[in-house]
Amino acid sequence: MNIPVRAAEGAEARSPLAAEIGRRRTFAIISHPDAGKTTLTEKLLLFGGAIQLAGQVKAKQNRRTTQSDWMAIEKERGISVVTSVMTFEYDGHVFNLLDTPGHEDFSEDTYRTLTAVDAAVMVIDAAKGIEARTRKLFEVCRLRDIPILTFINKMDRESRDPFDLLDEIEKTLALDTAPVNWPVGRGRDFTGTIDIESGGVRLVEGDAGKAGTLRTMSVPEVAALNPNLDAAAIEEELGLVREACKKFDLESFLEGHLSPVFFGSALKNFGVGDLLDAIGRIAPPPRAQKADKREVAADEKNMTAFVFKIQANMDPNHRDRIAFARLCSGKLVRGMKVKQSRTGKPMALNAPQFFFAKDRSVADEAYAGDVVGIPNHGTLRIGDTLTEGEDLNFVGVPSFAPEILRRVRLPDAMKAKKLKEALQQLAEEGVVQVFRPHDGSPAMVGVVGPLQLDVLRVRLKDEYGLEVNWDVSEFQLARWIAADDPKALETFIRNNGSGIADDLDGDPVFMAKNQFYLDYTRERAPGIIFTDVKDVKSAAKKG
Ligand SMILES: Nc1nc2c(ncn2[C@@H]2O[C@H](COP(=O)(O)OP(=O)(O)OP(=O)(O)O)[C@@H](O)[C@H]2O)c(=O)[nH]1
Ligand SMILES: [Mg+2]
Repeated sequence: MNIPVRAAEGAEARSPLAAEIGRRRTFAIISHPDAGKTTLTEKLLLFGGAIQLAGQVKAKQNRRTTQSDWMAIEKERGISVVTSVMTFEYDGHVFNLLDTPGHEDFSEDTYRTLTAVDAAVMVIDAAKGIEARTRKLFEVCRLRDIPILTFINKMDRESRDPFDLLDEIEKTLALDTAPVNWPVGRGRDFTGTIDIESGGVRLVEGDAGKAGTLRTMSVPEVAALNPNLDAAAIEEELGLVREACKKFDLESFLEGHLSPVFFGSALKNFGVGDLLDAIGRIAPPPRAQKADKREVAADEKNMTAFVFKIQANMDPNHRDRIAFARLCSGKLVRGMKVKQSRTGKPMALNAPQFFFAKDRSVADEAYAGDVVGIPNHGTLRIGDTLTEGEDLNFVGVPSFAPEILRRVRLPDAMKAKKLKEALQQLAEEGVVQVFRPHDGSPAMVGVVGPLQLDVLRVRLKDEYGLEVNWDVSEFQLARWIAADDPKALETFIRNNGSGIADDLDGDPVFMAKNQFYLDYTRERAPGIIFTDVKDVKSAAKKG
């Protein structure tokens, strides 16, 4: 493998802070639902020594479930609903791994997670190739210039031709590919992989969970392991790969133009170690982050961070809320005082934590690139910036206009106050959006997809003891509204009374019965800007 070793020596010579930051790797695992992200995550943790025994997605009775699908609803359905954060150390690197949900109904969570990472692993199901969600997520990565490593998973099953798969990635994503290893045999005959550069071999039987030194075996020796393999055909294929495929190039990878491709099977724990090694070697250390006033470099002395995710009720025994913050620069020390930019108020970070899915440990110190959980009681919001005093706001955490609006019906009217609190908390967490109509009618919830409503219902019941129903609303669409001229906005709001609601931050939204009505209104309201994506971080600034 001609993947260069990243020199850490330079960093150490610069300063201890730069050395710590230089060894951080913060990455997300993304893909279409079911491609194997959570299974791969579990095996990466196993490989990194962070767990001793790997669990299964949708485990049968008495079997271990995975670390990252920890919520009851995730275990029941065998899908991921929220992003899980896992921090672990392996081979001199500190990895912050974020396992995202693939289902489009939970895409807001995934998009926000992508604002917090420096690289992504794109998992592709070898039988299916590029699927709709993969394409969409890839586009988000490209917008943010996030370099991507590709893991072609489920090679133990019947799969498509590897050349076809590479061709599809190149054509549909306009992304160059550089295979690092090449599969020998398909499906039941999948025998192992051959490293393109060195010719070293890894066998499915015997080398699962391994990385580093490869076996020295000739192609005929590998082919002899399975009667269905043909040495000449394998040689020919490898020749073609070496001639026709691009070579790995670090610069093009870091610029997001080329992706190294690994073939493997997460289920069989095969090819996973090589992937983790590669992330350590080639994935970039924490990148500079854009803020409203300037760009913040990771190795600046002062600590800065932004909140990209809130999770409430992780531990049913305490009603706690965890704000997940990505450190953008400097060093966090437990107990330090920071300023919350949105409110200008100071807060003490007395109990920052590293997360390991649901489990946690106290973070005495953390560095740029790390993701830490900050327990709080609702002070911190998605998009908030924390600094050591500088007046600064990171930009770019998105919120999307909902595709579905429902009115909340609460059979037990005595619990209205509790419902209001619960909705507020879950909206701050980003589970749903809540809109409070100006005309005083019951709150509306907005979601990107129907599964979010299921999750909301289950969580309201399990975590707050509230049984609710949804009423179809007369409104179908919601758009944030703004205007350069505050008077014009005021007039528009007054004239559209019952179609106006406030979101969580108090920003006004216009609700429309349908697209036609939205367009009609828009045409007649010059000067009013309607948007379907809100930048939560810059909204946070307005307070
Ligand atoms: N045969 C085979 N099955 C696999 C492999 N990796 C994952 N699976 C199975 O594929 C299914 C989906 O795996 P998950 O890891 O939950 O996929 P995911 O991408 O996390 O799914 P979401 O988070 O819901 O989007 C599970 O039944 C896994 O056991 C593999 O390498 N080979
Ligand atoms: Mg998953």
